[in-house]
This record gives sequence, C-alpha cells and structure tokens, in this order.
Amino acid sequence: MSDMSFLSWPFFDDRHRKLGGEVEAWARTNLVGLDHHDVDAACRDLVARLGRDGLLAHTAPDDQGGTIDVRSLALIRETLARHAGLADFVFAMQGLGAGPISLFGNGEQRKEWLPKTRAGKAIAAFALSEPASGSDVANLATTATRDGNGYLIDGEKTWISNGGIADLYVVFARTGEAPGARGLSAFIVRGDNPGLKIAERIEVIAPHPLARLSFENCRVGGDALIGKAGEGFKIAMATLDVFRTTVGAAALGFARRALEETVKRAAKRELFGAPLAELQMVQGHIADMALEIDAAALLVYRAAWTKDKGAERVTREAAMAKLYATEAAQRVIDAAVQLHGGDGVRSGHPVEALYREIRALRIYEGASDVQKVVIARSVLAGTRP
Ligand code: COS
Repeated sequence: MSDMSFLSWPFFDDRHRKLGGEVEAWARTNLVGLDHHDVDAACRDLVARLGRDGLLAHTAPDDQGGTIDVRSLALIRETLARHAGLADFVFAMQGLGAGPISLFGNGEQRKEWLPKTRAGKAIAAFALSEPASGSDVANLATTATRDGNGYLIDGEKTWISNGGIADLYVVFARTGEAPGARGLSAFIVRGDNPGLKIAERIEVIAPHPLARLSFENCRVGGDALIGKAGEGFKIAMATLDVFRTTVGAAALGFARRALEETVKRAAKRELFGAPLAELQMVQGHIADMALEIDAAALLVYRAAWTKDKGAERVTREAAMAKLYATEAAQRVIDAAVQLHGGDGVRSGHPVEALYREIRALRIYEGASDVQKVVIARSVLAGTRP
C-alpha cells in the first residue's frame, strides 16, 4: 500500500481525502491484469469504465458551468498512474482533449460535448503539434480559411494522442488575424469529418493510440470555432497551464510505484548475507528517491492548489511542477531499475514498464527544455525595464 499521508497536507480538503481513497479502491478492482494486446480496444474499454463509474466527471465541469478542480485531477492521475499507465493516459486525454471546450467553449459546445466526454461516450483529442512546430506553437502552419459561414482546414498534425480513436479533435489552425501567436484559432472537428484522415499510426515505447493526421478541405461550420478567432494561442496555453500540473502528478504516481517496488525488493532480496535494505549504498538510493518524490509532490500540489484557489495564471507554477516531477521520476525509476538488477530490464516487470512509461512525459505537453524557458521568462519578467 502506497504512503497516502500526503493527503493530510493543507493543500487538500476532506473531499480530496475521500476521493483519494475511492480512486485507490477503484484502481485495485479495475486495473488488475489489463490486456494491452489491442491498445485501441483497451483504451475504449477504460474510457467506458472510467465514465460509467464517475471518474471522468472530474475531467470537465458539467455543461451548466463550474470549474475544473485541479487537485482532484492530480490525485486521480497520480493514483491511476501508480496502478496502470494506460488508465492514466485515457483519463488525462479526456481532460486535455475536452479542455479548450471546458475552459473556453460556449453554452452550445459545452452542452453538446461535455456530457459525452464525462460519461465516456465520446473520446477527445488535442491536436496542436505539427511536423515542423511542436515546441514553437506560434509558428504552426495548418490553416483555417473562411468559407461561407464556416472554415476549411488544411494541413498536418502529428503526435496526436487518441488519434485514430477520437470522436472529437480540438484543432489549432492559423486564421491570420495577425502574424504569429495572435493569428491562431481553435476548432472542434468531429472524428468522422471526411476532410480528416489518419495519415499514420505511430508506435511508441509505451504503446497508446497516437497518430499523424492530415486535413484536406476539412470543412467545419462557424459554430466549431472555440472562443474568438485569433484567440487560439492563448486557449492552447491556458489549457496546458491546467493540464501540465497533472502531467507532474502522473510522473509522481510512476515514481511512487517505483519506490514501492524497490522497498519490497530491498526487504526480501539478500546480498552479502543480509537484506539489500541493510546496505548503506542502497539506503542512500532509497533516501534520494523518497526525497525527490516529496519535493515533486509539494510542487505538483502547490500548483494545483494555486489554480483551484482562483489564480488567473499558473504558468510558472505548472511549468515547475511538470519539469521537476517528470525529471525526478525519471531519476527515481532509473534507480529502481538499477536496484532490481536483471529483473529491472525484464519485459513485463513493473519497473521495466515504468522505465518505458516515464520517458514521454519529459517531452509531451511542453518538453523539459520549454518549461525551463517558461520559468526563466517569468523570473526575468520582473527585471526588465
Ligand atoms: N496563458 C495565457 N496567455 C498566454 C500564456 C498562458 N500560459 N502564455 C503566453 N500567453 C500569451 C502572452 O501573454 C502573449 O500575449 P500578448 O501577445 O497579448 O502579449 C501571447 O500569448 C504570446 O506569448 P509568447 O510571446 O510567450 O509566445 P511564444 O511564441 O514566445 O511562446 C512558448 C513560447 C515556448 C512558451 C510556447 O510556444 C510553448 O509553451 N510551447 C510548448 C508547447 C507545447 O506544450 N507543445 C506540446 C504540444 S501539446 S502535447
């Protein structure tokens, strides 16, 4: 059983403590022996179950309004990630994919999509990255040109999670109100739009649905526009501000699992006539792992709490949480692999799976290098004339 004492920290309310216990119980019943053989089918099944049992209700406010509670999202991601990376992926993508609609959609858009994404009856995707612009969002090349009452979208998106199985894609495209960041807009594109093609399915080291998409004369109505034309960059960034903190939370879940597995092994496995746990070299690793986990948890829940308490921007807090928690989890998991010896790299062992799962988190939703730029800019902003 993982150490849940952090739930008594002042960042949380009683409803979070209750939620933490409920999600743990759900994961223990639902995430044992997941079949990853057909990853699309596994994801569809997980979306349906997470929706049926009310967990996806946390990924978006209901269509009547309300806000997303980032601490709840973070707690759920942390717990799911500790049990099964694919369940965390499914949960996270429902939130990020529907995020621009939850945060900026109008009444009609919210009414049409959020009840379905919350119930697990529609799968959502966030289509921002392109072959030539992943980190440099302001430079994206996909266009949306006015056509009567609607728009025609043309271009390519890549590294799109849920690509191939999503019912709805939020697509960012250049509408040209101004150069750069001020000339982008966000659109809702249905998965069955004939102008949208799955150009390639992409295989990665921790398998999940991922694709390159192509848009050719992809027609959407004027009602597909989220917010106002020209607001796409800010919509993307503000959505990422909410969800980057939760990437840190998922990393935290992976790191906690790595420590749990290591502690179990250190107590059981004998070396030089005593359990591993009695070797000071091993104790040094375990101390470093525990320290990095607590430091990451403090940054993740600080960012989530700050947003929930009404801060207008949490760009810096979210960047710090994502950067530190993902980098620390990589170090923690690497140490876990080392302390497991050959078992650490044996296919199917929990720490081997964690080693594959963690790597992408340092890249997606803003690579570690981008988070450093974001943090440094916010620190330097106060020093500029
Ligand atoms: N929330 C609201 N507004 C924001 C914002 C945020 N988090 N970040 C920037 N903005 C606003 C700025 O205030 C600025 O507004 P004004 O033009 O009114 O002054 C505008 O957006 C442009 O901002 P900026 O000049 O910082 O844009 P840059 O092109 O320099 O941004 C980075 C650079 C690297 C920070 C940005 O492109 C980024 O975060 N890239 C990573 C994207 C990513 O996560 N990709 C992965 C895809 S999703 S898996």
